[in-house]
Amino acid sequence: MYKLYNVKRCGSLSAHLVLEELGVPYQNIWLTMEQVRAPEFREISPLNMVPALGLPDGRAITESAAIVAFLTDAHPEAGLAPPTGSDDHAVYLSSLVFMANNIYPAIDLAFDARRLADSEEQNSAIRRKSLQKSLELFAMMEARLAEDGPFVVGERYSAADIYLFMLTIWGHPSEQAVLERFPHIARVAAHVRARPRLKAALDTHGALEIQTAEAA
Ligand SMILES: N[C@@H](CCC(=O)N[C@@H](CS)C(=O)NCC(=O)O)C(=O)O
Repeated sequence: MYKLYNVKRCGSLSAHLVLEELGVPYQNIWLTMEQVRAPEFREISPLNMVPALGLPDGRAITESAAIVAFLTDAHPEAGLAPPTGSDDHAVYLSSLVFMANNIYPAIDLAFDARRLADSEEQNSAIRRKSLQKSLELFAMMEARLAEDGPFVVGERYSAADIYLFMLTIWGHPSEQAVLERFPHIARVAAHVRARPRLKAALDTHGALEIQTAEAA
């Protein structure tokens, strides 16, 4: 059975939603950030980060995009990814890695850049630039959806839409502001939110409703 190391409203939300969509058995292990940062967790996740996915053979893997792609490819019958080896699958993988490598870190730094900053002033400057960067990257996704949508991989709903949804809930200055600015992304997010199989998991992450408040 898979084991999902999960923190509410964090990067593990993508893997959590994918596991729910797939309907495969898994053990959900809720963690606090303190537990994620504890030295013992390094055995599971070398950078002390979630998500991590325990595999049936006892090993664990990290990196949200890899976990999502692995799960959807390991369970192709659910149709959450295009067939491996197809051109659509190439677009699927590229989209997941694009979002994970670019949008995710930009949003992360827009929240808090203290790990890269020597002063509060630098922290604010990096946060401001990262927010701008995240909006530029969302705009690129928006343009792609407008051109080749309605989903990240064209006509086909996939786990890449779930991943994009996860990024929107962390939106700056607020989730609502991002959705209002990018209507094609908002449609993807609404589609994910309306998936009946995802309702309970979304609820546990406090992500059933659009957050209107400014992010801290
Ligand atoms: N590249 C990683 C990034 C994962 C990541 O940044 N996770 C955050 C939570 S959203 C984390 O675990 N942070 C640990 C900390 O803040 O100490 C991925 O895509 O999985």
